[in-house]
Amino acid sequence: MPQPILFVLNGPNLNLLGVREREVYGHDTLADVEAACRAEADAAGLDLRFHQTDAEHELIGWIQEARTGAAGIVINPAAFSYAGYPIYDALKMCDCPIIEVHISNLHRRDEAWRANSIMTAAATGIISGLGTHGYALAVRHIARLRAG
Ligand code: CA2
Repeated sequence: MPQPILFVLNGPNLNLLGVREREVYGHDTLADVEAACRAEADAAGLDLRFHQTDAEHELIGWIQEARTGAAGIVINPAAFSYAGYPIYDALKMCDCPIIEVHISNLHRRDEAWRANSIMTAAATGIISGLGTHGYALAVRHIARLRAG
């Protein structure tokens, strides 16, 4: 039997994790995040698809792949969080749980606009401010939903 698919999706500039602005986003790289998510997914018998892109249409393509029958979506939309209405619409079409993850606490950032993610209204839940650990926690939560 094929394993249920879990998507972990990352928006623009997150390829620079661990390289730039470490005081805000920490020292882990995106490869470290993928390894942590894969460990959780493997333990739960989920087939992990981990992606990053700077292109909105590519993110939408992966969300549409997840639209029916996926185990879940963990998404850090990064700056698409504030104006990515096509991504919001794509998320709304999905029948799986969606966890929005932000590495930083959006409500403690100097720029007040960072707290106004339009994606949150399409998400099942949100993790913000737990550093890169938030991703693995989100994967674990989706695994737990499946376990019942
Ligand atoms: O805290 C988060 O995870 C963010 O989604 C990161 C986004 C930012 O636009 C959100 O407000 C909060 C992306 C930040 C810029 O990209 C960088 C990624 C890694 C290192 C430096 C910058």
